[in-house]
Formats: sequence, structure tokens, C-alpha cells
Amino acid sequence: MIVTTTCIYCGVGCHLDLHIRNGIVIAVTPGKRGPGEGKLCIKGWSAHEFIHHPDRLKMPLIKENDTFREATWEEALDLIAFRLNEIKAKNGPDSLGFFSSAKATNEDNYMMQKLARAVIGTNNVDHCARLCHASTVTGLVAAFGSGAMTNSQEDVEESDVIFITGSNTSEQHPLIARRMINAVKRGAKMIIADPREIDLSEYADIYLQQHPGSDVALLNAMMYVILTENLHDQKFIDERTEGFSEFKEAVMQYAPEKVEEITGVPAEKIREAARLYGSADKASLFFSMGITQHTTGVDNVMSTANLAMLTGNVGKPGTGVNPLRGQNNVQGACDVAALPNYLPGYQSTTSPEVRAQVKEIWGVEPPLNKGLTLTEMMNTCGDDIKGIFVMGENPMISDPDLNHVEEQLKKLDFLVVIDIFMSETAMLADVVLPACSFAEKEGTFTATDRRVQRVRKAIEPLGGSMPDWWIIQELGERLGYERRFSEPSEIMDELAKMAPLYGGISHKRLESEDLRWPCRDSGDPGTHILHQERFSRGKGRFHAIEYRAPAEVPDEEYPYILTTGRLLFHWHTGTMTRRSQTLTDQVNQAFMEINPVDAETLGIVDQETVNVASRRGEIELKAQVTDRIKPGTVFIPFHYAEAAANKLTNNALDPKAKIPEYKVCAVKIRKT
Ligand SMILES: Nc1nc2c(c(=O)[nH]1)N[C@H]1C(S)=C(S)[C@@H](COP(=O)(O)OP(=O)(O)OC[C@H]3O[C@@H](n4cnc5c(=O)[nH]c(N)nc54)[C@H](O)[C@@H]3O)O[C@H]1N2
Ligand SMILES: Nc1nc2c(c(=O)[nH]1)N[C@H]1C(S)=C(S)[C@@H](COP(=O)(O)OP(=O)(O)OC[C@H]3O[C@@H](n4cnc5c(=O)[nH]c(N)nc54)[C@H](O)[C@@H]3O)O[C@H]1N2
Ligand code: SF4
Ligand SMILES: [Mo]
Repeated sequence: MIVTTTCIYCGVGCHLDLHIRNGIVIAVTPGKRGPGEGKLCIKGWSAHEFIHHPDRLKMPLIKENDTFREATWEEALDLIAFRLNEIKAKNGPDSLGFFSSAKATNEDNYMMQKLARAVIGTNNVDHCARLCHASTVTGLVAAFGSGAMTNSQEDVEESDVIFITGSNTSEQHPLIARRMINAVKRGAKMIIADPREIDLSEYADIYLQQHPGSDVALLNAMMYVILTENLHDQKFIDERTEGFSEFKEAVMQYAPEKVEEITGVPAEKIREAARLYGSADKASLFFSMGITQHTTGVDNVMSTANLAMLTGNVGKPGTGVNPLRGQNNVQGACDVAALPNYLPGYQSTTSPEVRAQVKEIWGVEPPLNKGLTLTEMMNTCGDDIKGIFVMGENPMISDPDLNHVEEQLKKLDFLVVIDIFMSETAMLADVVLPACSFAEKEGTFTATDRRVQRVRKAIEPLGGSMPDWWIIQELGERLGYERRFSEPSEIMDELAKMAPLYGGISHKRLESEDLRWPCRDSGDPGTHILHQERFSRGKGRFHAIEYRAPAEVPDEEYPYILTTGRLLFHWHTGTMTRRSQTLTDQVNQAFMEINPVDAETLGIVDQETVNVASRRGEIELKAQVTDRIKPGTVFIPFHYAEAAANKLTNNALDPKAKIPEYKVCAVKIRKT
């Protein structure tokens, strides 16, 4: 039997054909339709390997005297309901926090934010988007009125110039990189700006290797050149935007010669890149974590929006500002409002009309108090926050400054984790609940380009595991809320009633149609390109942005910049990919990339073990000597618990989006 579903790993959203024999998923082949166009990357091909892993959680677990014992669902859910009620009665609803999951379906996430809001009565609900594209949502909402990718994946093949910055596309969004390469083969030009030489640089006409954290200066200098050489689109600026004159005044302070000192990129190369992007008929811009994960994340994002508006590259095919969303369903988790400051469909938590409509559907009024972000909840454990309920996140590896995270989580009165494996975070929990994997449940994921796609049940739940939406509904019932849904399609119908962006989306339609939101009613075919006639907010807004240095810069004691990220073969905290033979055969050991010049200064040879320390912690791992990375900067992937990069990273946050600065901190390195 073959069941077609959507890939569990990245936001490209390739279709997987799961091959089932005797209730076991024995292989994956590419689905014929969908964004992958009949192709998959290696993670997709091996996505079945973790599903039946013997480590899968099979029964609810309750911790007693520091050890877990198995429990029935009844007992575990009763206990959780009792403890949540107790904490709420004593400290109020805002003493509880909910971490939702970009790995789970839209329906699971909708249920989670509804549990927080309608059942408990708090807006304290958030998820890993905070660590990821929070700055995108804040920055692009301010500039355009919508935080989503403006264009569609296939659309990049129409670009004349593709500008990629802070996205290692061929490793992190492989099937989008494939389309970019197709475009280059067809004659498109490519510009890459990245402190680390990524595989796609091979195809780049211009490669800029800026210092980490210097993007505002770099983008401002490109815009300086575009303005002084008259490459801007005055008609677009006049008709479609506002705020141009303050913006221009700010940018005119960033001559490439001055910016060369801040970025380390020769002025002439900045000019070349600006001319290429500025004179294109259709230029598209792609970014990801290299832009967002900074204390200046929102500024960086707004700068990309400035550049696109300045040259009229929004609202047409082959153009746009395209934040590549990471997790399989991070776009959807945001859409359904697993975020503290929105109701489903990015509707205001304070608007009286929205609140009235939500009340009518939910039967209870949504809370008015301002919700805390994930990073704020983590920082206030033990004080404001007494209990945290986690679904499908592993902050004990993925949050910044892990020693601090551990200290904080240990201050809680109560921690619940729902996961498919015993993650490092689950180990700290009072109760652990076993979730079904994506292969065992129905639902939808929303891909990076707003495309809502079906997830289909291919096998029965393994062990005693249950789907996340079911678990939350059971808990909600114990907390006094009615049981409404017998299957996920009904949850989607409630979402569609509430969120106009999803108004026309149903499981039934998705069987035969490719729908991208906004899709407002049953006759709406969905939207491939946003902001075509007008921006979502009316006029596009330019922002005057000044360069600010990262929160922590190298000094005598900590002389190197550490930047962190990921590899093609592994997924975040490794719970799934490190249980996949095909992927661990490729690489399964922590390492740090260091430039030969720095290696020589430190007397380090390739594959030697080194100790890397920041002000917050230290780890030991192998040095990989390579000139992919520039002198003065080192790179560590954050997948490995045994040498966790996040023991070193800085918990400094962007003031608006509250995203941590994963991409820059100061470290020292020594031989062991
Ligand atoms: N194989 C695999 N794929 C994944 C993931 C995974 O874990 N494994 N995770 C998914 C998720 S959730 C996400 S969010 C995406 C992330 O996808 P990406 O953002 O592409 O991945 P990263 O490795 O975090 O870093 C991106 C790039 O930013 C560069 N960079 C570092 N500092 C700076 C800077 O200051 N400025 C600029 N302009 N660039 C900088 C890095 O050198 C790197 O090339 O990937 C998704 N895809
Ligand atoms: N140093 C550094 N740290 C980073 C980053 C970085 O670039 N550098 N990037 C950040 C980014 S962009 C992100 S998105 C975060 C990711 O951080 P996390 O979301 O914490 O990382 P994941 O490993 O994807 O965790 C997902 C969890 O969900 C579980 N899971 C899988 N499927 C299901 C399911 O159906 N139901 C349930 N309940 N659980 C399931 C998995 O086993 C896993 O434990 O990491 C952030 N951390
Ligand atoms: S590109 Fe992304 S969605 Fe496609 S197979 Fe690879 S991980 Fe899955
Ligand atoms: Mo992410």
C-alpha cells in the first residue's frame, strides 16, 4: 500500500509516498505532485527510518522520585489537569506557558493555542518561530503588512537576478536550491552574501563574505549605490510606498567605502552587487536565519524589504522578499496563532470585532492580557511562570545558553512534554506523553510559500501513542471545555470559520487542489503572489535603519566570533535524524569549522579535539580546518547534545521580536 503525505522535515513541503507493508513504513519514494516535482532530498528519502525506531515513546510516563514509571492515559491526563488547575487557581492563568510545535499539524497547533486561550485563559503561547522567523514576521508586517514569503517557490525560476543572503539553501531547503540552480542554468544571475562559503556559491556571479552581524550596513550600502546611480524605481516608490525621504536620508550615510570597514567587503564588490540587483528586470531576494537570528533581526529584515521596494521588486512574478520558513509547519503554526500576540489568521487579540467573533465560535471570550514570548517565558520560570506545557519542542538543545535553560526549567513547579522520543527536555518533565508521528495521523502542514497540504495517516498509532490534537482535546475536556471534534478535518473547518486567510480551505478541497492562503472562500483558488495591486497594509513602508553592532563582539579574552547553524543531514536537536541510519552514516560527530589561518595561530590541526568556551559555557569537539569560513569566525552546527553549540550562544534578544542572537557570540578556543 502507498500513502501520499507531506514531508516532516523542512518547509519546502515535498510530497512523500510512504510504502506500507504489514503496518510498517518500509520505504519512501517521491510523490509525483507537490513542490518537490517528483524529487526529494536525502532526509525525505529516509524519513521512514525514525518512525519505527525502538526508542519511540509508547506509554505516558509520570515521574516519581526522579524516575519515570508508565501510566495509563487516564491517570496521566487526570494528573496534568489537576496540576494545571492547581497552579492556575493559586497564581492565575498567566502563570502557565504553552510551547506549541512547528513539527505538528495545523490542527494540533490550533488546538494548543485554543487550550491556552479558551480553556486556561492566557495568551502565553508561542513556538520555535520565536527562535527562527520572529523577526521576519515583525519586520515584514511593519513593511508590507504580512510576514509571509511574498512569492511562490516555483516563481524563482522566472527571476533574472537571485539574491540569497543568510540562507544555506542547498543544505536547508534543497528542493528550492534546485530551482535556483535551474534558473542560473537558464541564464539568471546569482548574488550571495554569507560569512560562510555555502555550496551554492559555486553558482554565484558575485559572492560577498561579510562579517557576521553586519547586514544592515551591507544592504544600506547597496541601496546607497542604487540611489546614487539612479537604479531605483521612482514610479513604484511614488505610487506604492511611504516613508521614502527619511529612509533615503539614513541610507545616504552608508557610502560603500565606509561600509567596507564594517563589513569587510570591498567597496567595489558592494557596487557590483548593487548594480546587478538594481538593474534587473525581475530580482528576487531570499533570506533565512543569517538575517533573522540577530539582536538586529527586525532591522535586517526591514532592510531587505527596503531594498526590494526601492527597486520595485514586489508583487510581480520572479521578484519578492522570500523568507524561507524552516520547519515543515512553522508557517502554519504561526497562521493558526501559536503566537502570543495574534488570534488565528494574524487577527488582533484586542480588536472588539475579532474578539466578538471568536467568542461566538469558542463560546468563551479570548484573554486580553499581553502574552509572553517563548524566550520571555523561559527567562521568567519560577517567577511569573510556574508551569510549562510543551508539545514537540526540545529547548534543552535548541534554546540559547543551555546552562541557563536547565536552571530555569528546574525552577518550574510543573513541566509536561509531549514528544515522540524521550528528548533532553522530556527528561526534565514531570509527565511525558507519547505522540503519534506524522505517519500516524491526519491533518495539514503549511509550506514556506503558504501552501496548505495534507498529512495522511499511513499506519496505526505505534505503542500507546496518540495524535497531539486528541491529547489536547482530552485534557481540555478534563479542564471543563466541551469535546467538539472527532477528526482533524473538523478542526480545520473551525479554523476556516475564524481566520479569513484560511476561509476557503478544507481537507476535502485539498484532495484535489493546491491552495495557498489567502484563500477566503470556497470559490477562491488561493494566492500565488502577495501584494500585487496593493500591499497588505495599503502602502509599503520604508524604514530608516541604522547599523548596530551585535550584542557581544570579540575582545582580548574571547577573540573569535562563533556562528551556528545546521547541516544537510541533520535536523535541529537530532531526535529524528540521529535515529536514522542513512543520515548518521553520512555524519554523526560534532565539529567546528575554523579557517587555516586561525588554526595555524592556535597550533590546531585538522580533526584535533579543541575546547571552545564563551562567557556562558564550554564544549569539546573536533576542529575541521577549512577556508569555507573566514579568519576570525568559527562555525558549529547545533545538532549534537554531547557538544551542544547552545551551551555557548548568547541569550541576547532583538528588542522587538525577542529572537535570540544565535548567529554571533564571542568565544575562545584552545587545544585540549
Ligand atoms: N538539513 C536541515 N535542513 C533544515 C533544518 C535543519 O535543521 N537541517 N532546519 C530548518 C529550519 S527550522 C530553518 S529555520 C532553516 C534555516 O535555514 P538556513 O537559515 O539556511 O540555515 P542556517 O544554517 O541556520 O544559516 C543560514 C546561513 O546564514 C549564514 N550566516 C551566519 N551569520 C550571518 C550573518 O550575520 N549574516 C548573513 N547574511 N548570513 C549569516 C550562515 O553562514 C548560513 O549559511 O532550515 C530548515 N532546514
Ligand atoms: N545555536 C542555534 N540554535 C538554534 C538555531 C540556530 O540556528 N543555532 N535555530 C533555531 C531554530 S530556527 C529553530 S526552528 C529551533 C528548533 O528547535 P526545536 O523545535 O526545539 O527542535 P526540533 O529538534 O525540531 O524539536 C522538535 C521536537 O518535536 C518532536 N516531534 C516530532 N514530531 C512530533 C509530533 O508529531 N508531535 C510531537 N508532540 N512531537 C514531535 C521531535 O522529536 C523533537 O523533540 O532551534 C533553534 N536553535
Ligand atoms: S527538501 Fe525539505 S521537504 Fe523536501 S524532502 Fe528534503 S527535507 Fe523534505
Ligand atoms: Mo527554524
